[in-house]
Amino acid sequence: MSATPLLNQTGDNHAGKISSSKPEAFRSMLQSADLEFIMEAHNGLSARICEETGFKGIWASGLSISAALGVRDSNEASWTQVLEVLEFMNDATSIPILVDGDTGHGNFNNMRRFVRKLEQRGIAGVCIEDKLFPKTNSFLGSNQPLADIDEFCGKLKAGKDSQTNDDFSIIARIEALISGWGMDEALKRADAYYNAGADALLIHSKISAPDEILKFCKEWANRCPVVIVPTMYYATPMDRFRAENVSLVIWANHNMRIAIQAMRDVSQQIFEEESLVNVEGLLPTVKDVFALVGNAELAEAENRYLPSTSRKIKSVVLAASRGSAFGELTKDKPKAMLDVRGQPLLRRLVQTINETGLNDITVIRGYKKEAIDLPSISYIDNDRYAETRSVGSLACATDELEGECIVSYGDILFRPHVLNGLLERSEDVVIAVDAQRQQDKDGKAELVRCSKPYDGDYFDDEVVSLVEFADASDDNINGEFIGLLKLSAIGAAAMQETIRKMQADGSIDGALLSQLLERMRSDGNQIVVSYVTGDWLDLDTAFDLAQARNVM
Ligand code: SPV
Ligand code: MG
Repeated sequence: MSATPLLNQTGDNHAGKISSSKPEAFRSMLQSADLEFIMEAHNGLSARICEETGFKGIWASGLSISAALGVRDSNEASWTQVLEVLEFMNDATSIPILVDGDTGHGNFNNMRRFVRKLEQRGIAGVCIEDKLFPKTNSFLGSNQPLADIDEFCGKLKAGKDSQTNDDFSIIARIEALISGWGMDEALKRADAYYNAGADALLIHSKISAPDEILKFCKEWANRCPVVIVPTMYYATPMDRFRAENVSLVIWANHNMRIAIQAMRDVSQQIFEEESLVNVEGLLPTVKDVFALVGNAELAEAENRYLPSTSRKIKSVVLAASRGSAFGELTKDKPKAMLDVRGQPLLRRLVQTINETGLNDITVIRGYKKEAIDLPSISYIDNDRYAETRSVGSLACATDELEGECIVSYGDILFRPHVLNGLLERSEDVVIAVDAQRQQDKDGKAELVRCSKPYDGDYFDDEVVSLVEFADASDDNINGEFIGLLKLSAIGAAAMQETIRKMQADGSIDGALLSQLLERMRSDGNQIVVSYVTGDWLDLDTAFDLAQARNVM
């Protein structure tokens, strides 16, 4: 399948560049020494399929467009309704369209306006037939009346005089053979129409043998390009027409006819079986449909033109550990999935992250990973969760640490302003530190000593940095790292580098975030502190869980 973009969806069809090349492309098909082929289409989708197949041009069939609209091929659809369809067809494709103009929708004056409107829609050419308005399809009945030769010549001249692009083609369709008026009449009309300025002649026949077409071609002797429609004499090998210098073959109605069959078949089967089970596999996928109508181009344009509604910041959430302290509660699920007031903890955490406008979230799963099944999240599995602590899990997502990121433990909950406070910071590595927690109640706190204690001063803009992760016995503790941090692109790269170093020296598996950050700090990275005062929870024990159940 070709992946030709929907060129005209960019609006170029009205800008002139592409539309002027379509008439040119069609004119050179008409004039080329090779026998060329164009395929019927009746709407944007079928036109797109013609192009995708490889056809160099499209026949906008009056019969097919009428049928697709559910009306008869008797000018029941108004010419402006047809024009609307043609616009969709032209917008959906980059190959030229030859329009079946029936009788020109009136007299010379209607023809002039029709030609101008077709050109404005980017159409490459039109074919008009020498019959009377309202037209009757050529395959209906016999001895249909024909237009007066002079009147029809005037219509052709009027069309040629009103086109603005020299390459726009007007083809005169001779109905003398199909209407039983005979070869002499056909040749007389051919001569008259050619002299009136027709760019090519379409000679039509409804007998199953090619004889009258071949005879016409011989007599006409290629004085101008000849177009044929072998709907009835389809068994004739194309080389017979090549030998007579036929210029263009129109496959006139076959996409419309097969669409009828395909729609009947699938409707019937679904009707009878009251099920899609046996049809689904037969159908193009919805993905195919999206591809066919150019969704990829739209996605690209959205990136270019729409203001970004979500920040392109990745979030990595570490949720691989069981949380053995919860005992039976974590027998079937990791602690991240423990229920906190009717919702799993992790869902609450993800919601908070989403609320701050971040939606690219990767969760590292490990213990009972199948129990973590929240939607719209990417997952990375740490199958060695039993031997690793949080940085061992984070190492599974090293490649995710790219561009701006946040990293969070999976067993904490915080109010959105805590994360927003981090997101506002531009430094490379910023950690959230709770100034109100300066003691290690359960032996798990990651306590810090900072360049400055929290003072709550609104006007104090001084950047506070981590001096070191400290021991509970340290006298100068300024707070507890809450397990949430933000990285700039540079910070993320530095963290990647440190993770790789720790992998190399074997210290990665047993490390907590505090040890990773401490290593980064000792390697010369500044770790900036963003103070918070409460508004968060860590769920390390059943006691914490009970507390969370009370406050949420
Ligand atoms: C059409 O496709 O509408 C035509 C070609 O006019 S034919 O039906 O063969 O007359
Ligand atoms: Mg027609």
